[in-house]
Amino acid sequence: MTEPGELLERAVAGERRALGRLLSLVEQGGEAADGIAEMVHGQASGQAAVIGITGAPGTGKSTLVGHLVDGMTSSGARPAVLAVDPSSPLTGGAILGDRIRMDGVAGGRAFIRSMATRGHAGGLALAVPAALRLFETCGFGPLVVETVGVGQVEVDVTRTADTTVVMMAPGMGDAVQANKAGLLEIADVLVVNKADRPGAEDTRRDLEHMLDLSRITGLAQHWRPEIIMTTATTGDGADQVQTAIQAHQAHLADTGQQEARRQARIRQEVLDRVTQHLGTKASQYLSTNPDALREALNGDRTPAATAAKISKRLLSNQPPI
Ligand SMILES: Nc1nc2c(ncn2[C@@H]2O[C@H](COP(=O)(O)OP(=O)(O)O)[C@@H](O)[C@H]2O)c(=O)[nH]1
Ligand SMILES: [Mg+2]
Repeated sequence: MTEPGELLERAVAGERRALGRLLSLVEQGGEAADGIAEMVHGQASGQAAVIGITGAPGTGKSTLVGHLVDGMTSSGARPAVLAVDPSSPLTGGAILGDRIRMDGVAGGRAFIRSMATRGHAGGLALAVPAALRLFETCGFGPLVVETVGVGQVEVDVTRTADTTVVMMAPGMGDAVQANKAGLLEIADVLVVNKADRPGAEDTRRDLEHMLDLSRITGLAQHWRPEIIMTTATTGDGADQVQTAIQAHQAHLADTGQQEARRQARIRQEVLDRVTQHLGTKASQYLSTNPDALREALNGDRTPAATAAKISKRLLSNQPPI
């Protein structure tokens, strides 16, 4: 097997297959992934813009991303796309479809990769930042992350992007749903896709309303997201989305928020790793000290009190109960 070090050299030199193999290792996690993270450390500046595209499944994210990537490559950039789809654990039709659709317009200057969770819960949160760093080390940027707008990990990934594009389509996961899911709060650009379908204008109006309300209640920050209507299948409106993303990036630069977002990403990554580390420790503890559960099992102690006692022991490195 080729050593990760050699793979990295080849990937940096532009060999796409080598980058693909490194990404697979990163996705699997464990020691190999940690080793790659060490090698990459210091090589990626962490300065590449991270653009999150999120929204319910089927809203047209991948289709729009194809056009965005096209626009970026024609203006000289080398974007990389990470399409995170936890609902597709296998390399099924949807993922393959994404790749073909996006590769079709990317003209070879972009790198597109799908990532699924393959069942291990903490894996995604750790693999995404590691993959982005690999992309950057290989000279790609901006870094586009497509995630479905459900689930904490996906929202966290998006929250820490520099610019977050929240997409919806009429009649599915529409404005009210998006609001409930907390997606409006994190939106820097709002896209109502499938403008060719009936109801798109209603969705837009609902969104305007909600943005107005959030102003009144003081929830809005200094940036009011622009609402853009698109028809991703024809590419209609994609240019406007690109312009809105650039406007937001300029706003971040002007207000010094870019650095804050970069720091938020690192904070989130450290937090995710600590959480995973402690979770593993707790799980090992319960396996090796089955007695620790006894009081909870026989009803002498509540599960909550048992958990508090075990946590205290774990954190202070005390011997088992
Ligand atoms: N009518 C219409 N269909 C669209 C539009 N954009 C995407 N679609 C279709 O919606 C389906 C889901 O698109 P996809 O990009 O995979 O959505 P994703 O799950 O959000 O990535 C596909 O069949 C697309 O062809 C649009 O603007 N109008
Ligand atoms: Mg998709």
